[in-house]
Amino acid sequence: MSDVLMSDEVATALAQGRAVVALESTIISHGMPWPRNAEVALQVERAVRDQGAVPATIAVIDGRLCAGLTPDQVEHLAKDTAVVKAASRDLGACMVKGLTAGTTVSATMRIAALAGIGVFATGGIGGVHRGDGMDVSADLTELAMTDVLVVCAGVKSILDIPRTIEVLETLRVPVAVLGADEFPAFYTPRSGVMAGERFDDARAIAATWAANRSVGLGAGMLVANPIPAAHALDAGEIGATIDAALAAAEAEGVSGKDVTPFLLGRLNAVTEGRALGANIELVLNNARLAGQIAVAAAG
Ligand code: PSU
Ligand code: MN
Repeated sequence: MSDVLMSDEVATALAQGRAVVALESTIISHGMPWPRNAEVALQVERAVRDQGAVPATIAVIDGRLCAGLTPDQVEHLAKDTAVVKAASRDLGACMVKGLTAGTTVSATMRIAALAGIGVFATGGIGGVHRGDGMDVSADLTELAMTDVLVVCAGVKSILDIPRTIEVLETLRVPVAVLGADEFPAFYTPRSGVMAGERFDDARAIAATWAANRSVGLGAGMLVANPIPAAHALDAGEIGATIDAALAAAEAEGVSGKDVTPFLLGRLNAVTEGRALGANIELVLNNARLAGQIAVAAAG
């Protein structure tokens, strides 16, 4: 198995069995605009620390798989437009070509698993895209195969939420929702889809994760953490904005790994930053919950 280059802090925490939370970097390189992306990346690390866990931001730097980045490395990922977006299948090519990449949920899970990090916080996972184009994020495939718990705010309504839920069921990925019976929709706390097992605290989620492992699923676990109401966007407005962004993507022929960054960029522009503001708040909220779960799992 490939080695992961870890910061001293992350390596020490893992060796001592302390709580560590993996953080992804596509959100930095392709999900948010400069310079907010760099600020947010560091804020998210702080949110993990505030819960008593050690953050391990994951990326590929010059072809090396890294867990735990310096502020300079974070800034480089945030700023340099030559940074690529890597899903798990892209890691080998990035290593051989010496590329620098922001890692998606699938690639971050893969590297976290190699490093021995079990808990990971992101904003939203990829999923089944709308329409009949068979665009299904590799995040779902990786969740089926890699034993890492992923905290997210649900899947964005740029996706097909009911189909994404169905695929997670087929892949037998356990889904937990914090404090609600309904699966959240990223910018809004409710999607109208009743899915996932409700839990009301981090300790119960950590216990369920351990129980899932005990039955030998070999899968990950998805924890959906609804955006706090105070930071949520209006469901009607965001719905119309998403419809317009999807139409623009189709008109401009955007495809493959460019689809998600294109849609996010559109939403942020059209809402004059309100979508970005909500995105930031939910990522921080997820980092806090992941920190609590990691602490509960380590204790
Ligand atoms: N959702 C967001 N922001 C993001 C992403 C998802 O709100 O930046 C990123 C994540 O890294 C996720 C990836 O893993 O998009 C999914 O990309 P794709 O749809 O190409 O699989
Ligand atoms: Mn895709």
